[in-house]
Amino acid sequence: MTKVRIGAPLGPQEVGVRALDDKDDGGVSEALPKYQSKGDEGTITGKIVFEGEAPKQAALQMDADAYCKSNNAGATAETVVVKDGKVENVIVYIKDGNGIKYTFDVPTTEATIDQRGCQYRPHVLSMMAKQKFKVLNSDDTNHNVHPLPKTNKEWNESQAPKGEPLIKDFARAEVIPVKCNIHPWMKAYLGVFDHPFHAVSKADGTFEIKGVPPGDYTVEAWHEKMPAQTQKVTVAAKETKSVDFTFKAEMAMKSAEENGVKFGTPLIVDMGKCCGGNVAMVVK
Ligand SMILES: [Cu+2]
Repeated sequence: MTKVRIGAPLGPQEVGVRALDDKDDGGVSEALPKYQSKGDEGTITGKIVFEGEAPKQAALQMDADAYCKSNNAGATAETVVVKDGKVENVIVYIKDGNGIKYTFDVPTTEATIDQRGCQYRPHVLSMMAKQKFKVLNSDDTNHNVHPLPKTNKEWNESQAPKGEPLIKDFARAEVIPVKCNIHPWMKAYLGVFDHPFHAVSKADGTFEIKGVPPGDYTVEAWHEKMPAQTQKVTVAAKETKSVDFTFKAEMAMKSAEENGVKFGTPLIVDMGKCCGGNVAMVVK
């Protein structure tokens, strides 16, 4: 079987020396070949299970903005969203593999997030580096969109009531928290990847990653509060491989810090030391 590997994260010292501007190519080596489909790709699918009693989510206090309060009565926090024992908003992605380096086409579709009822919808979104990131404001109130990246350029922009969409992109892979400078309860998380093998679990806890070249992988399930879970997965040609991840109630009782949840660089997938790039897949 062909082994496919996505390499180790960059060390902080490597990240630190990079210039952080919009024109930066994110360290992508032009020498890397573009992945060519052999028509034998498989699928990684599964569900995110919650074991134990699901925590009750706190009510959001939107008193600071009369519009928000009257248009989203009963809103609750989205930190740990569990329904029928399944967890929503978990980023599942290929973290590791082995081999030759490839780059992947960036989707031409936009990764879109909306502000509605003074909450980000969806709460968690995944996309590729350099894919268009579109921010809508369906609310009749002002928002100020403020991503907090570690290795991408930080920005914050106001958006008028039902204003024009913001169109942005991120040059590098990382998990980026997003806040609103006007409404402190508004939070979202963006999983930015240098490959297309990522998904976010839906309300029923399911996820699906398509187009996976046959190979051996480490797949990670990342949650904003509970510790990341990893599993080894082998995908044969044209196989649909099912893998489930389990988060436990005691994890949800601890803080993200206590659980060692990481943002930023952990999702950078560096293809090894040879090219200094962070956009590729390696196949041996
Ligand atoms: Cu806002």
